Amino acid sequence: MTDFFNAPKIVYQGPHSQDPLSFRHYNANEMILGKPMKEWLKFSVCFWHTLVGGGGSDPFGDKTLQRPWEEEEEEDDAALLDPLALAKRRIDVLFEFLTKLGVEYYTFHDIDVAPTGNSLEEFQHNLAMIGDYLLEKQQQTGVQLLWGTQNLFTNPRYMNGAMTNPDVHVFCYAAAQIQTMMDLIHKLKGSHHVFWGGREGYQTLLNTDLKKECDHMAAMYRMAVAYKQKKGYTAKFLLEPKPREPTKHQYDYDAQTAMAFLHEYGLSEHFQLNIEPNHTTLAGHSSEHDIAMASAYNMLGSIDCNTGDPILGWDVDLFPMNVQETAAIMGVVIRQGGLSGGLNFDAKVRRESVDPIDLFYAHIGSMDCYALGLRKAAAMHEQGVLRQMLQQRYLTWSEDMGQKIEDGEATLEECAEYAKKKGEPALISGRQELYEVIRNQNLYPTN
Ligand code: XLS
Ligand code: NI
Ligand code: NI
Repeated sequence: MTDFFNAPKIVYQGPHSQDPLSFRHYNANEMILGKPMKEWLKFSVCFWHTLVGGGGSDPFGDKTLQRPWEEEEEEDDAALLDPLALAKRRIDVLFEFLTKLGVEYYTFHDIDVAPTGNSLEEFQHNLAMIGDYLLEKQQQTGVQLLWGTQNLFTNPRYMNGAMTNPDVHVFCYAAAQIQTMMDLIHKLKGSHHVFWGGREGYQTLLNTDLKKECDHMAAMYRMAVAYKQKKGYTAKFLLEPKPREPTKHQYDYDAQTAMAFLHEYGLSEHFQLNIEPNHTTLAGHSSEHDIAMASAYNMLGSIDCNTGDPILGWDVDLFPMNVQETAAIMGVVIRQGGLSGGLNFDAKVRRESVDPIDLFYAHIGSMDCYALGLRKAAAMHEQGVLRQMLQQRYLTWSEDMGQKIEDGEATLEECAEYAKKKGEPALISGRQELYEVIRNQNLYPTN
């Protein structure tokens, strides 16, 4: 194994550990609500932010991050000038990182892992070779592919969108990338395939036929479903909503919009959602909103666990470090009994965190933050006080009239009659502050 990180194997040392290269809360095999922690928390490291990415560059500044594996070693010059050799080296680094961290899943875009070459054929050829290499690494380490996806937004050909491009030629190019990724994910036994609508949206209505574009996007998904069925592939499809960035109006705005889209085009049964909290906050919701919304409709498949910044209004992809937030998210996951996907760190270290070891601090910190969130959410779940209060709040719906309405057997006239008979409704407190106090007692028991 390579040794690019000056880090040991990270182990659980308990909540009082002072060692930043240890877990304080994440104890992989400890049982929580009948399942080992690592099953509740199927963490995954993403290739793009962690291994390639912009190197810390932003619109105002060049790369800052020091990544020794990207540099040419004198005695190794020839090997590193070859883009395929560099691609393999990055994979080696990823697997070193995963193994030391004890994370069992990873995710990637096609262009993250293989050189794009000078043509589609060359790219496909490179991907096939890299696929063999990834498979070998998976077999050596037991690491699995959580999901793969195709990058349909970086190359200039996609500047006007991919599936929603006004030019059918570009659409077909995107189709080729999707098909190639479906084959590769199958070969790597990946459990999911993500579709994030990179530039599927628009900047101005003046040059946009939005109905046509949404129809085309649905046509692509239908073809992907047909290809999947024809080949007998099993990776589950996930749609990842985002309200804006890079385009002004992204079509998959948020969970509700994406679910309505899937429903409208008859695709609901073939997809679930991959929810990214930073996208949710960009949409103007609190970070757990889309997770709760998707879960409520049995559409929560996986989570891109990052977080936003309350001051910077952009997809800043911070590592989650807030226990109140992770407890809220894990509360939803507990209520639905787990995730078919996992918790993928679609997150990046700040450009000022220049050392490779910062990648460890970031991932360990967020894994611990999710583990603590899981512990807190499990305790609240077992205590059941908040659940009882919630049930109590909706109690009138289990009485005759409520039941009749829920069963779809009531008429508007009957409701009006009921209101007349009952007179003016009493004001019933929502008790928000009490709910918050009880949550805080659970989150911060010594306060
Ligand atoms: C970008 C998205 C992207 C997807 C995968 O904002 O989060 O990283 O997760 O294409
Ligand atoms: Ni994402
Ligand atoms: Ni994102």
